[in-house]
Amino acid sequence: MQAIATHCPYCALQCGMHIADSPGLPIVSGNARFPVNKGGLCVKGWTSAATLGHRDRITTPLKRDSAGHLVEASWEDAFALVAQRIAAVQAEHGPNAVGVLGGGSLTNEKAYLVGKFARVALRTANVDYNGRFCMSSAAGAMQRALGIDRGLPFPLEDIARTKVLLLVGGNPAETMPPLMQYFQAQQEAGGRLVVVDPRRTATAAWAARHLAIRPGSDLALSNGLLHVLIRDGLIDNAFIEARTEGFDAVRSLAASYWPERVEGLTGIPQRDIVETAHLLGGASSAMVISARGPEQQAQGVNNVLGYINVALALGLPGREASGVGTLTGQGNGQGGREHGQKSDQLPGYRRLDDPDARRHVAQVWNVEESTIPAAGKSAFELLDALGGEIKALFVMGFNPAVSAPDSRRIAERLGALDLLVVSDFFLSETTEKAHLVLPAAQWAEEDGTMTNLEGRVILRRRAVAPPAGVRTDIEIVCGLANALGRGSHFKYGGAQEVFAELGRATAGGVADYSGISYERIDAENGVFWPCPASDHPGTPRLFQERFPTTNSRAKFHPVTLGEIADRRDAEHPLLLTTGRVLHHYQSGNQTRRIDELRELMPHPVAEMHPAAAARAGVAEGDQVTLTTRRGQVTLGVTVTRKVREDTVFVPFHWGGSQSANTLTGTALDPISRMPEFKISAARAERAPSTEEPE
Ligand SMILES: Nc1nc2c(c(=O)[nH]1)N[C@H]1C(S)=C(S)[C@@H](COP(=O)(O)OP(=O)(O)OC[C@H]3O[C@@H](n4cnc5c(=O)[nH]c(N)nc54)[C@H](O)[C@@H]3O)O[C@H]1N2
Ligand SMILES: Nc1nc2c(c(=O)[nH]1)N[C@H]1C(S)=C(S)[C@@H](COP(=O)(O)OP(=O)(O)OC[C@H]3O[C@@H](n4cnc5c(=O)[nH]c(N)nc54)[C@H](O)[C@@H]3O)O[C@H]1N2
Ligand code: SF4
Ligand SMILES: [Mo]
Repeated sequence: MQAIATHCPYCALQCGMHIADSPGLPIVSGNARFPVNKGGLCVKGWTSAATLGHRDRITTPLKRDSAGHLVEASWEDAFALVAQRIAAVQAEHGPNAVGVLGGGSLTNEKAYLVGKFARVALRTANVDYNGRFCMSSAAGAMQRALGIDRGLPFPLEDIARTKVLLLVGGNPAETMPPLMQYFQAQQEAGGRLVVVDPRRTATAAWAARHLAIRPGSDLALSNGLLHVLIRDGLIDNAFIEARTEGFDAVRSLAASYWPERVEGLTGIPQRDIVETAHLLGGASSAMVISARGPEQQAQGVNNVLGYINVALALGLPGREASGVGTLTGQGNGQGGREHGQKSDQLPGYRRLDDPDARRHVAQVWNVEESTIPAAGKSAFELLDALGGEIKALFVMGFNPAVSAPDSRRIAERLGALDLLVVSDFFLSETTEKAHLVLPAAQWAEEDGTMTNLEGRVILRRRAVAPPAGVRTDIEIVCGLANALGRGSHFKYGGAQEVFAELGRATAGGVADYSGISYERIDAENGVFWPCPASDHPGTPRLFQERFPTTNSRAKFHPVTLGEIADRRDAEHPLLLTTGRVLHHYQSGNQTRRIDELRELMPHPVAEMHPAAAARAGVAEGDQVTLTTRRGQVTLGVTVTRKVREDTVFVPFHWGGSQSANTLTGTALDPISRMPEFKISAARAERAPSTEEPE
C-alpha cells in the first residue's frame, strides 16, 4: 500500500504524517522527514484515522422536518432551501441579517472562500471565525507593537539554540507534545526553560523553573521583570534607541512594580522574579513566548503587550536564536486569520477599510469595489445578535454551543434563528439547533494548504477517498454560491485553483502568498510567508533589519494591571480557569468519538488544591459542583498540589451538563474582543450525589 505524506487534522504544529489506505482503518505513521515533528506524533495524531471511516459520519444532507427531526435530503433540495430562505431573510431584513462563521481548522483555501462567499455571494458584512476565541489577543498585540501578526517570527529550530525561554501560560507537553523535543534539545545545549502558569503542568514540572502565577496578574509580572531589568542595568539600550519608540513611558511605569509589590500581586516569590529577570538579562539569547493563559482574558492584548515590552527592552527581536511570539493553537489558526474570514479583513491580512486593498481584491474577485461590505461584527457579538439582528447563520468549522463563553445562552440564541446551516462531518451540539446540516469531507480526504504556528505554509494531501455522498467544503461553498445566483464568481477545478486565486488576492499584502505553489511546498517542506515571488526564498525569520510599522520601529506600550472582570467575593472565592488536556481536542466533537481517547479520559475532571478541597468538603474521586454567576456544573475532582490554592482548573472539551463554558463569562477584551475564558469567580461544593446515605 502506498503511503501519502500529509498532516494531522488537529493542532497548529501540523505534524507531518504518512497515511496508507487499508481495508480496515487507514494506517497513520509519523513522517520523519518533516522537519517540524521529525516523526513524532501525540496520541491524538496516532489515533486520528479513526475519524475517517467513523460510524457517526454524516453522509447525506440533513433537513429538520416539521416534527423537529433531522431527515435525509438531497443536495439539490438542500441548496435550494438555503437559497430560498436566505433570499427571504435578506428581502425582509437586509443583507447583513445573514451571518457566517468560519474556523481556524479550515484550510487556507476554505478560509479564503468563506470570506469571499460572505462578501460576494451573500454581500453581508457579518462574517467572522472562531479564532476570535483563540489568537485575537496575541494578534492585536503583535500588530500594535511589531507591525505584523505571525505567531512565531522564527522557526521552531531556533528554540533549540536559545539560552533562556520564558513560556507564559502555555502547556505544550499536553497541547503540542512533539514540540517538547525542542525544549529538550535546548536543555541539552545548556539552555533554561521558565514556565509561568498557575498550575504545575506537565510542562512546568519539566522546566528548570516554574512561576506559579495568580490568574489575571501577568501584567504585574511583566512590569516587575522590567523593573528589575532596568534597575540592574540589564536592558539593551542600543536596540531600544535604534529600533523602538515609546520606552520612556514604559520605564516610568515599571518603576512602580518593585519586586515586593509584584510578589503581593502575583503570588510569585520576589526572589524568583529577580532571578528570572537576571536569567533573561544575562543570556546571550532569549525568547519570550505566550499562549492562551495570559491571552484569553479581558486584558489579553495588554497582557501580551506587557511581555513584548520585556522582549523589546532586552533587544530580542532580530537577535540570533531570540525573539518574542505566541504559540498558535488551531491547525490553521495562523492561515485562518490571514485570508479574509475575519470581520475586518481582506485576504493577505489586508484591512477591509484600506481603499487600495479593496480595489486590489475587488479586481481579483471581479466585482465592483463598492459592493464589498464594510467591517461587521466580531464572533462573540455576532453570536450575541443571533435571533436579533442576525436571522440566518452559516457555520463551517466551529462548534460555538460548546466553545463560546456562557454557552447555554449561546445555544439558546442559536435556537432563535430563522435558518441555521452547518457544514460538518459529525453532528455536534451546534447542529442540534440546525435547520440544515451539510456533510463535509475531512482532512485526509481532500487537498489543501495549512499555515503552521511558525508561518510555514504546508500541504495537506488527500490520502483516502471520502465516503459516498459527502462533498468538500469547497464544493459546498461553490454550490451554495451557485444556488444564490453568484456561481460565476465561484468556479474552481479544485483546491489548487482556489490557492492560485488566493495567491493573487494576497499579492502585495502583509501575508503575501503569491510566490507559493503546491509544487514549491512539496519540494521545500513548506514555505514561510511572506513570499512575494516564485523566486523569493520565503521568510523564516522576521524583524532582522526592520519592523513592518510605519516608521520601521517597534512600539513599547505602557500597560498597567487592571481588575479581573468577574470579581471574587465571599460567595465566589475561587479563580476558575479553563483549558486543555492531552487526550481531547477543543469542543471534543472529533476526539470524544475516538474509543481510545474516550477510554483514556471519558469525563472532565476539576483540579483543586487540598486546602481548597478541604474547605469545599470534597476529596479525591468525589463529585464537585462548581458555581459561577452564569451557571453550575458537577464533575469529578482530583485533589492536587499542582494547582494554586486559589485556582480551580477545568478542561472545556465536553458539552451539555459537563460544559466548562456553562460557567465562563462574557467580559471581552476591548481591542481583541477575546472572552475571559481563563478567569471566572467560582464556588466549589461537594455534590449531593456523592454524600453518604444517612
Ligand atoms: N490536547 C490538546 N491540544 C491542543 C488543543 C486541544 O484542544 N487539546 N487545542 C489547540 C488550540 S486551538 C490551542 S489555542 C492551544 C492552546 O494551548 P495552551 O495555551 O498550551 O493551552 P491552555 O490549556 O488553553 O492554556 C495554557 C495554560 O494557561 C494557564 N493559565 C490559566 N490562567 C493563566 C493566567 O492568568 N496566566 C498565565 N500565565 N497562565 C494561565 C493554564 O493553567 C494552562 O496550563 O492548544 C492546541 N493544542
Ligand atoms: N472555556 C474555554 N473555552 C474555549 C477555550 C478555552 O481555553 N476555554 N479555547 C477557545 C479556543 S482557543 C478555540 S480555538 C475554540 C475552539 O472551538 P471550536 O472551533 O468550536 O472547536 P472545534 O471542536 O475545533 O470545532 C470545530 C467544529 O468544526 C468541525 N470541523 C473541523 N474541521 C472542519 C472542516 O475542515 N470543515 C468543516 N465543515 N467542519 C470542520 C469539527 O467536527 C467541530 O464540530 O474554543 C475556545 N473556547
Ligand atoms: S501535536 Fe498537534 S499536530 Fe501533532 S499529532 Fe498532536 S494534535 Fe496532531
Ligand atoms: Mo485555539
